Amino acid sequence: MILENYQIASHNSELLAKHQRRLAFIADEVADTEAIIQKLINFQIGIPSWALGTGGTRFGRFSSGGEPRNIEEKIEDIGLLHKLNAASGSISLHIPWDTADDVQAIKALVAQHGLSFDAMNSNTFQDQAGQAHSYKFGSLQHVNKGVRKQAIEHNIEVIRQGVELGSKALTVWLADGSCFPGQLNFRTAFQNTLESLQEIYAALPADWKVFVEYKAFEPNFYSTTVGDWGQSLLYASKLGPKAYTLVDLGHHLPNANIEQIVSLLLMEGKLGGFHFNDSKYGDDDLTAGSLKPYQLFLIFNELVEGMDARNMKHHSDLGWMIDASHNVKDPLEDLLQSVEAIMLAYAQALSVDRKALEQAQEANDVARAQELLQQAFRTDLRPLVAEARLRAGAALAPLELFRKIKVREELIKSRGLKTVATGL
Ligand code: PSV
Ligand code: MN
Ligand code: MN
Repeated sequence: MILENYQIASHNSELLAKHQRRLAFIADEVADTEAIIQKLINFQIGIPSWALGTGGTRFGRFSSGGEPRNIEEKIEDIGLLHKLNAASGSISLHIPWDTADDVQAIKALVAQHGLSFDAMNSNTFQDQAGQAHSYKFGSLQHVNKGVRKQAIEHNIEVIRQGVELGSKALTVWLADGSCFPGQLNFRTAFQNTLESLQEIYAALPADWKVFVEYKAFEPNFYSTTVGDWGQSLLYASKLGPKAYTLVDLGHHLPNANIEQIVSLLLMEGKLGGFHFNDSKYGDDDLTAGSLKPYQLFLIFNELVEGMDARNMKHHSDLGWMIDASHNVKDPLEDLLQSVEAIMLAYAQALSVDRKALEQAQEANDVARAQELLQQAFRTDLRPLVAEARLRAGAALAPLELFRKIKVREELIKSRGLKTVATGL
């Protein structure tokens, strides 16, 4: 499905007058909106290849139809999102689901849509056809060296494919752990995993990073071998300067203070990137900002403060990605909403009066500190996000345009109603 420039232009012209009124109001209320808009224009969020179809749960899956059936169609879908919002500029592939037969053609297609390749993801949480060993009892942690070797080789193969495509990072998320006390020796599992990761690390090109993603539980329900940020940081520190911790917002125990984790990882120079989503109970993979928008803002508040303190470039020094799964919403609509929520939280964090906040902290003026943060959070900065899109040639209201031009209906027409996209 191709979205033409004239369709964006006519959509924008319909909304322009109202948008400009709202923008003028904000420019009056908030200091230096120009600087915020520029940062928003530069900011890009990676879209995972596995979030383009309907995820489902273990109880069932209800396809919305028109889902991408191969890597080419996944790239086309992300190209469409990027055309709508000018902020979804990269794709994160999961191997073996997304292994490209014709690498040059895939690279050309990605370039044609103005996209790039985000981190590559390995998969040692499922058994693949023809594989010698099973991952039932783990992969990089496994008691059997042969299983570990198979998982290491898979990760090295993912790096190889990523190098060919032009990616610069590998994300390792492991399902490894145990379901019952006594099932494994924690230290042996840790040591095996570390040694395996060391072999993978040794295969990284000089300009690559490896992100060690942690998760508290699921699919293992007693212990997870990379279960929290402490364990991930231990691995990343022992591995070396190319290894970082990856924070997935849904991978914490309830009520964890994620913004504090972010702040300290940044301080240590070990924060590698993000998987954005939202949750109420566990790894729910819901739309970013749909349940806890204040938490999302507080995380961005730490990011902006911590990155500025370390002179980091907001748009490129961390890996920013969505990791979501959609059961009841159109996956593409859901992704548009997630990107919008992330951009908004970023804009709000950029608008915090940092000097005043520092002074309030120095003076132990708790009420003032709280007021300053809530002032930024409660000011409606959506016109700034829309303005960034407008200047980048995208749509003022991406979701509205998506519906108006009947994207899903068109995709169902061309791809069919009973589609299955590879993914979680
Ligand atoms: C499983 O929890 C998971 O959602 C992790 O967050 C990974 O990042 C993703 O799957 C892809 O492997
Ligand atoms: Mn994740
Ligand atoms: Mn997850």
